[in-house]
Amino acid sequence: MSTINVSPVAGRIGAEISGVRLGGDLPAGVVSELRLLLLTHKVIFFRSQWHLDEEEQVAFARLLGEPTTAHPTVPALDGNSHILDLDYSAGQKVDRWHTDVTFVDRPPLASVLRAIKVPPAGGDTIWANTVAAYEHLPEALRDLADRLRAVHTNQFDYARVATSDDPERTRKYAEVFASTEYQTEHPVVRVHPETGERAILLGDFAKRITGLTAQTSASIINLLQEQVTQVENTVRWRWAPGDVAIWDNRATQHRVVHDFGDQARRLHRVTIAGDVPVGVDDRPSVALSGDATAYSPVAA
Ligand SMILES: O=C(O)CCC(=O)C(=O)O
Ligand SMILES: [Fe+2]
Repeated sequence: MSTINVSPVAGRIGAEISGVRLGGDLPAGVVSELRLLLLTHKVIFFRSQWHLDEEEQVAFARLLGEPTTAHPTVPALDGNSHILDLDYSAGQKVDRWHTDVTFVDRPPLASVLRAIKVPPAGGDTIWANTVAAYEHLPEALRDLADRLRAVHTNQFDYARVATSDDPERTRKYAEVFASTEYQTEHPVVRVHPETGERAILLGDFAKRITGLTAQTSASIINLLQEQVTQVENTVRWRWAPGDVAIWDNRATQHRVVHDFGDQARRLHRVTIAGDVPVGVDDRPSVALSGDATAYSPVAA
């Protein structure tokens, strides 16, 4: 018996869940129900989880898997090694479509993101369903994508940094972000370890398709990214403080909408350790540089 209510938000991705008070003490039955909803809807939203603090957010996240450290290179919030502090006044500007931390060989399984301070309007987050994106590709393009592999890296490009509103602050953040170089070759299509679905694995950290010239790589990455971010594959969430979003990082990309100028916007993220992706040919991802073992165990 369950009092959980599920309201899909968009046609292909996202559901708002009500009737659950998130925390470390949720009964196992509720946790399995939430896991299933996450696999089905790819991102699930909870309103008004005011009672959560950092410790309780981590305690809840633990029910979904092993938390990683905050980030491979970005320091954690003071006092809690699992919390990534997304404070946009600190020069953070992640306004590009991405799957989290794909520059390592074990990108996160999921993230639990909690809104602390958000502008009265603006600063929404958009998620895209990378399984739906794959499934809606014409067969010839699915076949092509199935056979490709791409190199992902955390090394930033100066052109992008230079166009931000506060280049100096953003440059400092980017320097920390890229302080240890990580590079991984992933399949462009990964087979989801729990659902068996095929999902496009690209996003902003994907720099190059293996075996192709830079120009051909860029064209193919753009073509597939356009498919991923087609509005039909997306859901947009208008945050209020106390909201929590959980996404399946193996089946989504996301990005913030940076339309709030220098208004305060702050969220705390806890990340759950993921497995090493495999392609449709069963070949796993391969780390080319950087050792991610201190950041994340490999999920069983
Ligand atoms: O601030 C946001 O809305 C999303 C930031 C982000 O990319 C993340 O939490 O992984
Ligand atoms: Fe992200």
